[in-house]
Amino acid sequence: MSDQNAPIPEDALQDSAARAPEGAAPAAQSPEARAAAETAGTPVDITDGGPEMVQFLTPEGERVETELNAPYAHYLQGVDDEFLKALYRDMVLVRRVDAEGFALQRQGELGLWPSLLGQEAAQVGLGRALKPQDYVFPGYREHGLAWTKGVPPENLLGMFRGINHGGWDSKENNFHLYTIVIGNQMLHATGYARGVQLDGAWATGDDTVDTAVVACTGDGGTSQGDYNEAMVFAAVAKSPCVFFVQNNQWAISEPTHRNFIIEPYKRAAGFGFPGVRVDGNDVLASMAVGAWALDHARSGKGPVLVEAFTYRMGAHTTSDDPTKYRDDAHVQAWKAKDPIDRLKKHMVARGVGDDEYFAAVDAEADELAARVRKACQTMPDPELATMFDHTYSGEHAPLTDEGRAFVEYHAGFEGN
Ligand SMILES: Cc1ncc(C[n+]2csc(CCOP(=O)(O)OP(=O)(O)O)c2C)c(N)n1
Ligand SMILES: [Mg+2]
Repeated sequence: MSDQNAPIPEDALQDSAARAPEGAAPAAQSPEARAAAETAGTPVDITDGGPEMVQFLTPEGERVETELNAPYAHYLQGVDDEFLKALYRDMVLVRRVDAEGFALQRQGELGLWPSLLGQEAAQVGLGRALKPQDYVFPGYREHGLAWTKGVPPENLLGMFRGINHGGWDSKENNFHLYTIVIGNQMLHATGYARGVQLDGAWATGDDTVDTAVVACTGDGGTSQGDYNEAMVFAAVAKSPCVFFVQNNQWAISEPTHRNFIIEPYKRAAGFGFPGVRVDGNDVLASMAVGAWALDHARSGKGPVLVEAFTYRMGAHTTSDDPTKYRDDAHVQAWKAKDPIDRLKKHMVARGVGDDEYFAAVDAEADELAARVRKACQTMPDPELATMFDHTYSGEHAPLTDEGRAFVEYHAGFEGN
């Protein structure tokens, strides 16, 4: 896809001395209040991101100017009608690929699929603020970020079909392989960012060289030791890391108040760097705050934490049944904040994109889904021996022996 890889235009990424706003009031619905409400059996509002959440588009699609979003507003200067259309197209295509992944699992073509439904704006927004040299370390739900980094969507399926350990060249796309072990990738990212520093590829002032490293995790991941170790290391080394926490309100069936009392964006201060909460269902806010954070990291000012406040609209994965543990009223309340509907409302109000445009995007999405489906169904089974490849960078005698024994063992079943 020719424009899958398009970065945000230069004029939308002017350097700035913008700083994270400081000293605002605590969030309306803090984890503490949420825990107390749960104990008391009173309704819990998990749709309110609080007064510190940066937003540019309201759920009704109205563009707002606030004191809080002002430091990030100039990052949206280059966002014209065509750019809005491109963001819309990104989100619709990514959602369609995700729906196809879900359907393929249900039809037995994939072993598992983790849906990003509801998180499209958080990922596409940050993704479109990335420069080609920036490097992303994803978890397992980052299909939108993968899209913006140019990973062909069909390549995301191989691991979930059980035919490879990854499926794309992380070096080619500057997009690391999916990591299932929660929090691990935070350390990988911090180590990579240290390498960027040792290579002198940050803080030079050359925007074709300076590199930021994005470390993705969820609200649950913030409880992991790896996450906290990564923050300490990156802070002390002033590494060019952007810690991107998608707070989708759930860690499988665990609500956020079982993972933290102080919200992730506030905890950044304890590690010694800025933290910002952004409306994760607002693609413009995610892009503007993301651009600021990436700029901050690339220019040598050290790490930043961006917490995208959003909601996991689907199940944790296709192996999960969220009706067992969550209130459908929340799902409905979050539906009203849908990231794609929100941008569409904004576009329609501005007269951007007509029926023909929106229909064309839907048709393109269907074509892409058909391509992904076909690629999935025709993926060749791997040679058994390749399972042992790339465990070590070179030859490793005991593993070579094990690999040979494994292949011989399987050959013993041939003809039976
Ligand atoms: C170290 C580790 N512990 C437990 C698990 C099982 N596990 C898989 S996903 C998950 C929840 C992660 O929640 P969160 O970080 O909020 O990410 P989300 O799935 O919501 O995107 C857990 C506990 C795991 N994969 N790795
Ligand atoms: Mg989560």
